Amino acid sequence: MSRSRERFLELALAADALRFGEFTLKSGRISPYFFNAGRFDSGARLAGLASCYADAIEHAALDVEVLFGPAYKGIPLAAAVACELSRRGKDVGLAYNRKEAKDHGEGGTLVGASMEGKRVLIIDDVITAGTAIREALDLVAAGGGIVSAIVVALDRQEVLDDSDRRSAVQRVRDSAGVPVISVATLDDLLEWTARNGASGADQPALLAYRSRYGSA
Ligand code: OMP
Repeated sequence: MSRSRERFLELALAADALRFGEFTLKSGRISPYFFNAGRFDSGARLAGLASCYADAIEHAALDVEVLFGPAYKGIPLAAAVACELSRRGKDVGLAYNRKEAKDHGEGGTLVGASMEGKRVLIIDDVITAGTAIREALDLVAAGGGIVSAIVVALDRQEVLDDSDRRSAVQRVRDSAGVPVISVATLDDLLEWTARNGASGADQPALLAYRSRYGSA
């Protein structure tokens, strides 16, 4: 596992952004772990996370002009990553959406840099079934942007159902025709917990969850 992936898992566990127990997901699945990006709740934590995203973006050699962070959790993520990329010498635009359209002032749902005709990188927190990412793809298309890639902190590597063994990442890649990269995956987390342990992590439950819903 790369050092950047390890660093992300260390940061997420230290911030309690990765927790173990019993969690009901948006899909209705009961998961033995949960990633809550909202726990990156200080300047230092957010800066640490942004540097892990920036490493993944640089490693994939993505050529982008605008970062798009879908509301709500994608907004601080995209802002922090834009600052980190600029610190590393690459200045890119920043755009995000409002959940409710504004009918006064500048109006509309899109805020920040124009995406019209630009190569856009979508930045989000986690992918399970891919619903949130599909919504973000629609928002970028509505803003006239051309999605060149999607990056998430955690790929949970889950299938939709037994009829299609592709992970949500694979399905989004196939349908949108763009790369989907992640800072870390469930496989990385399992490798980490097997090697180092983590408070509250139930390894057999994690492995059982992966066998039931995982794409591997
Ligand atoms: P999909 O839209 O199914 O890909 O799920 C992604 C969304 O689920 C995230 O944007 C969160 O709202 C939520 N989520 C987490 O934040 N962390 C998790 O570990 C799992 C989920 C989830 O509900 O699947």
